[in-house]
Amino acid sequence: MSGTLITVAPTGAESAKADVPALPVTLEELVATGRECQALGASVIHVHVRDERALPTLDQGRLRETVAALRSETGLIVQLSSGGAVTDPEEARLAVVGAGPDMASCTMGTVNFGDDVFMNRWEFIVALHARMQDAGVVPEYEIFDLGQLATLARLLDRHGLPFGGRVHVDFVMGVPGGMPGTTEALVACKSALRDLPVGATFSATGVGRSTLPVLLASLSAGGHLRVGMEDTTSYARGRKVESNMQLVARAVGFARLAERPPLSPADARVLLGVPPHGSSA
Ligand code: KMH
Ligand code: ZN
Repeated sequence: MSGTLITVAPTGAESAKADVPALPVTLEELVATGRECQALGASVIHVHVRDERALPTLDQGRLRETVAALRSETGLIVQLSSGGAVTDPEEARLAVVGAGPDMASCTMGTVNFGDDVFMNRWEFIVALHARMQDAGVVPEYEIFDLGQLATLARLLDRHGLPFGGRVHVDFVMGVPGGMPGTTEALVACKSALRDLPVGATFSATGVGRSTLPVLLASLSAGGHLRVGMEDTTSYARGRKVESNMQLVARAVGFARLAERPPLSPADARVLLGVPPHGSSA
């Protein structure tokens, strides 16, 4: 498949609405963002939910309501974050899988995260992987550093393939504490995919200033793209992001220039091993 899978990560858990007013934090804002991003070419939405005060939450009710609304109002593949915020307890993060998403993120190791620590113990990783297998939820394996690909190879070797049978990873690059958002680091990660099952695919996300270099490197290396205000709130030097749509439109433009136009949600489902829209797993 030569097209580009485009994921939008519109909200995240780190930015405050007061600092970034364009951040979608209500269900209405999230659904409207999803619809518009799909119309532009996105096929997956990576979701962090906020509460009534616009703070990150893993409340089950809100997660379920969000999945249901995105399912009925858009054709996007709904991927819930199991990473949450750095303060979220493991039990709440595991419970995300039960909220009925198509996909969930699954991070392959502990990483320094700015001044914080994003904790992902081996036993937690195994439990999350197993819970997704049982629930029929397709994982996107989040890779913040090269060694986490070795952890993924070990996980698949010992605990089997994910639901859907496809292995898709997202290189999250440029986090202070993780790998840098450079072409060299991306090529090193791509090379390490040889230790994963044949046909494993990757997307890449450049945090902050590394957004553009990572986007260009991923496209040229045959990878897919994740963009959104979870990862950057700056569009260019001295210019704030106006909306998630602006970031998706730019990614789509580059993908078309590279003659790798955006995949439709239906084609993205095939690539990722996610059952067709409307079918139950
Ligand atoms: N918010 C970060 C601590 C994920 O969504 O799985 C974790 C994160 C990764 O964003
Ligand atoms: Zn996330």
